[in-house]
Amino acid sequence: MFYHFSKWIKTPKSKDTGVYVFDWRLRLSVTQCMKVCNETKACQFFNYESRPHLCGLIRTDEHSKVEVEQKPGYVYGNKSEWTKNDVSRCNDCDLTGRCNNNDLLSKKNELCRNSGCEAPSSEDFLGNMFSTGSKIKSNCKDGYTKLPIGLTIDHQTCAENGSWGPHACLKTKQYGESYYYLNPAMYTWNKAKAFCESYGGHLMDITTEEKQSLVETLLISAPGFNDRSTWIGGNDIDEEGVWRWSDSSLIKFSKWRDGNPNNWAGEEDCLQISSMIQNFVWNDSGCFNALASICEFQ
Ligand SMILES: [Ca+2]
Ligand SMILES: [Ca+2]
Repeated sequence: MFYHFSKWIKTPKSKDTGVYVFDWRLRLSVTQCMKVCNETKACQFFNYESRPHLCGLIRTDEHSKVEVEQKPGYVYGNKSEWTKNDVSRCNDCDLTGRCNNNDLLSKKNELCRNSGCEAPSSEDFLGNMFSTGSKIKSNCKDGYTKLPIGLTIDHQTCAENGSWGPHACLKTKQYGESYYYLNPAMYTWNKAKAFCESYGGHLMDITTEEKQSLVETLLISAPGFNDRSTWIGGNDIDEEGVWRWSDSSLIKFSKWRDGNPNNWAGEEDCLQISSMIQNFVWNDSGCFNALASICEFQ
């Protein structure tokens, strides 16, 4: 989201400089200011002065340089890119929805958790009002899959925690009726498992020779994935030496590395698939290790 930033755009009074306020509006909320800018064709940005609730609609001449500066008490909006990816979120918000500890000196922009959602980058959508409770009619962009599978609702609602729901869009690969997501985030096995489950899936299970071939294809085709180990769903957490997949079925087909599973040091309960150079054989490993992972959605 773009407001609650202590930033503004430098707008010298002279129109010669090319960046200027062409309209002032009094006693608007920042949301109303955004709305007015959005509805006004000439408006490209706004500056909003929090204390007097003053909304300045800004336009620029072609090729003029926009200078964004830190300035306490101001917020700005850039109509062309409402989203800001470098924003962290704070929990400590004042009554007007601004972070109490906004650290202006470090130039760290913070956004109150309850102040709205960033534009969903993986979605095509209509509209651009992103305060809490806003609804957008949306669909996943090409190459992304709407998760959980089978959900028919086609709109998203902005939740207080700044995320959209009820569906999410992940960039997956489809094989047959299943979709696979290679998660590059280095997670413990439990965290990787929870990640997949939060999208209605599970860590990938390799129950057949064909699925072993598939996982090798997936890993080879994904840059950065074939030279390291990756979490999949197998584990013997419940009972040492009894290996099960995500749905608790027993592991029958297997491609264990020689001498494994060996429960090394007595603490290897999670299944990793090794790198291409190790021929993608399986190893039991400590669940606490941080690895990439593969989610499966059906
Ligand atoms: Ca074990
Ligand atoms: Ca092992």
